[in-house]
Amino acid sequence: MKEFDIKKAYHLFYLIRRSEEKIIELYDTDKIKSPVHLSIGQEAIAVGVSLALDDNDIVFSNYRGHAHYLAREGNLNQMWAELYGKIDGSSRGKAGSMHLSDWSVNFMTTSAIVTSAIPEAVGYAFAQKYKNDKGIVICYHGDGAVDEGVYWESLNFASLHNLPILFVCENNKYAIYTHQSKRMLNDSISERANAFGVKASKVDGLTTKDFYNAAYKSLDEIKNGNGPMLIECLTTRWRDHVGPGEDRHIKFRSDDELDNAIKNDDLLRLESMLSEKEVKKINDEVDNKINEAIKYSEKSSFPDTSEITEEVYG
Ligand SMILES: Cc1ncc(C[n+]2csc(CCOP(=O)(O)OP(=O)(O)O)c2C)c(N)n1
Ligand SMILES: [Mg+2]
Repeated sequence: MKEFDIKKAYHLFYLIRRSEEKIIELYDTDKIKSPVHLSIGQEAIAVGVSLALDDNDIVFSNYRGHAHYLAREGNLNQMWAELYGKIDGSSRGKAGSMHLSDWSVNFMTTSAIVTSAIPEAVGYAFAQKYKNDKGIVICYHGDGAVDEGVYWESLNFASLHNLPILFVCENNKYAIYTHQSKRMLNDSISERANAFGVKASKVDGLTTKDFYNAAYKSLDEIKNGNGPMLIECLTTRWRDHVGPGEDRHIKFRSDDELDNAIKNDDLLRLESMLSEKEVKKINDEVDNKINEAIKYSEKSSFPDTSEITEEVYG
């Protein structure tokens, strides 16, 4: 097993956290042209899973995808220009925060439509197997995605054909403001996946290293031909479902639930494992890269209205 790289984990985690904090800072200026779904509080999953991946593995995600994109080392300038709606964005500014992609790092797509990337990811895994290609497909999704029928059809197909796919369920317990207990009788997603023949485990350690270990072990099994797997990662979303704000005033969850998660911030845990000098070096490097990406996006132009329907599919 390749060793968990603390420095790289901290670097990616800090990059994601600071990028989203910058989004919060800038959102009121209206320079960011699309809705944003922040991953703050959930970053450990994306970082842990991404560190366990090989270059040829292929990632699909959803609208809460900044962390997945950045942990996969998607192009930072292009992500920011995409948020700004500019032509130097990953999709010439027409896709926005909810539809990021960077094929140069096998980050295929994210989608605003809940569950829609799941059959696509399964189809890709089917093609991988058919062509005898090596990469494993990673499919991130939320706990709300499993409320849709197509989710279970996809799992059924994946297990029937023994496909090379790892489902990563980011279980933050809520679909918007509705708790799992109000949506499903059996709230163990991993238990239900097992019933479909997808070998699944629950990871509630909350640390990047726990998610890394779980992903690494599952990927190893998949590489050995042991079929699709799922890790159900328990986590907490710190900010509102959508937008840059907080959501305590809505009172759909207790302050304690949120405060306990915030107290357990794995970014601070990773930071404490490095020297002050190492942390400063990484922070400065990341802060500069983000400032450069923002300058790059400011300088870029909006697409011409004549291309508004080009390369847009519905
Ligand atoms: C097909 C579809 N139905 C409903 C919505 C509205 N919607 C957007 S996000 C969301 C909740 C999804 O929750 P979950 O999968 O747990 O992801 P999280 O937002 O918690 O990361 C819903 C119902 C949508 N975008 N697409
Ligand atoms: Mg959720």
